Amino acid sequence: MNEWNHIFKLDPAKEISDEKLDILCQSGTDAIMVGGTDNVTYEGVVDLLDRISKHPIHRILEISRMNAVTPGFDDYFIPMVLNSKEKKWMMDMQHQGLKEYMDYLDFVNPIFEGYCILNEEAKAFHYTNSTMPDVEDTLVYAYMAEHIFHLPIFYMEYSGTYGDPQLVRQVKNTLNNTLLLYGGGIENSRQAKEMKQYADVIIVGNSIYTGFEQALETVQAVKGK
Ligand code: 1GP
Repeated sequence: MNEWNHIFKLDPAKEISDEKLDILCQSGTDAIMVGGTDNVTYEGVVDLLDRISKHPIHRILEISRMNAVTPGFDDYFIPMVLNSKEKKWMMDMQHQGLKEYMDYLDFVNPIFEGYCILNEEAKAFHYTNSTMPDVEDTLVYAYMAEHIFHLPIFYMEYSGTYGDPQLVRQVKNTLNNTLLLYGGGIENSRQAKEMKQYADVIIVGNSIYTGFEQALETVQAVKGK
């Protein structure tokens, strides 16, 4: 993952044609992540997994609901929402999930993400009863992710809106070992390049469904191949 630059995130609740999915898998992106907040079902996740598995691409399931946990992915990312007001989203859901899947942990390696949700309008922000952090709060969450929880990932989640590149820069300067993932509102090459200056990995999600061609160009924009 240290070598990665770009991930496409697919929402199992949204439709995508086989042709477009094949193009995404062959685009040169480093991984396809499957995840979403609303209407994520086991069937929807299995369908996407089957279709992306035709390609030699790294497959990640980001687990937001236990009922959609599906075997067969290469990695399982598990968010811990640092700015939720409820301990449930930081600790209890993860505890419950691990309890249920403890027997499988010899075969899969869950990767925990320190999530900081920075868009008050995002579904995930409301769903997890999060509180909006200011600059200082965000930098402290990043510090905590790395130095207290020793998490491999700090994820700045602006889902649905383009974030503040200067805050991403400040967070990057706070982190030494923890990887910085940025996701939110990236629709074109310019935005992809801007965020990639600071974030280790950028995540492109919604624009796959709203502006496919430009979303596709974000891969080459950050890989420079
Ligand atoms: C969502 O961070 C990802 O979880 C990507 O955000 O859908 O806004 O691209 P967008």
